[in-house]
Amino acid sequence: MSRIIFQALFIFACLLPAIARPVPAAAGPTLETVKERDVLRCGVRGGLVGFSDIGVNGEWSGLDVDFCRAVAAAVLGDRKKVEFIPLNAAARFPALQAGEIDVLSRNTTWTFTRETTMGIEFLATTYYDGQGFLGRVSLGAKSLGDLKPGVRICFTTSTTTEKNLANYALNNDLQFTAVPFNSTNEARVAFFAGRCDLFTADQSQLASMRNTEAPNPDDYVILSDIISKEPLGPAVRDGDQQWREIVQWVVFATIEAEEMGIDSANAEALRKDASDPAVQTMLGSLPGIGKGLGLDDEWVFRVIRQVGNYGQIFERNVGVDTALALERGLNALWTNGGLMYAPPLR
Ligand SMILES: N[C@@H](CCC(=O)N[C@@H](CS)C(=O)NCC(=O)O)C(=O)O
Repeated sequence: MSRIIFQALFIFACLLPAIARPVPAAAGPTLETVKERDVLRCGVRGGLVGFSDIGVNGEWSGLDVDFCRAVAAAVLGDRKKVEFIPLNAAARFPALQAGEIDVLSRNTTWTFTRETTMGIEFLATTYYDGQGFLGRVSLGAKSLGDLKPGVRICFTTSTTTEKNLANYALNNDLQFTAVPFNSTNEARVAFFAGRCDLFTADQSQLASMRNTEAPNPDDYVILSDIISKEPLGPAVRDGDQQWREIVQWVVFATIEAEEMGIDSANAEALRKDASDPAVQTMLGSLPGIGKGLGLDDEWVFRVIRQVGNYGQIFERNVGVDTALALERGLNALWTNGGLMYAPPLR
């Protein structure tokens, strides 16, 4: 009996590696569709300099746009294989739920309610933001506390903005007059026309609006108050584990690359000459990084080579040398006191 048990265990031990070997993820529905179409359909905001906007050369640019391009580089081999679909705040989630887009990369906040009630899932934060207030310098206010009761505040509906403002007002006895609009275009026109005293939205959008849309930016100031957490990032439909992991790890790969000092300029050389097995695996000169996602081993190399690491994407689109002139702040790497932290790509 013990000999039979021993033989059975021995056979099982021999079979174990075959049983335990990770099964390459078969192309799930979304990856299959994107590959068949040979184009990634990406939902963006449009008209938001720094995040998603069409330049005079007809080229899309922005932080949200670059993460669309990074996904295209990873799964289709080419950053250019993206169709950008502009969506306003109200249309963004129905478009994702209906499968009109493969990924939503549109200054959208990750919240519990959205993730647990809308059949969508958020993956990784690409920009840690918070809700703030833009006003005229002539108001003489540095913060909300300096303003008189009844201050008129413009905002866009179908966003986190409205509820945050209501909660803040309740908790801080802020007496204000709400001036809601269904679209930011209308809200912006009303604000610059003086039909409200303040405009409230994510601070990154206020910087974009002040520095690229205000008649004279120096006449406007972003108040010191930040009344919410707005972790902005990509979202996908529920139910396609492989697609969620692909988009999530594309974001993490850009953060990990910055931490490892890999960028679009040195990725090629590092792929050839790096001695660190972690770098070799990340860039595909050692096998293994594609298997679990159903991708080849060069997906990270293409993302970094064609689009860049997180630091490059940030500085190119919203950093100090851009119209938005934003510091890294919370979006610095954890090693520099920020929140950008990627689980290890190993
Ligand atoms: N991050 C917030 C706000 C995002 C948002 O949609 N912001 C507005 C205000 S600037 C916007 O982009 N509006 C464009 C539009 O709907 O016209 C959210 O996810 O709800």
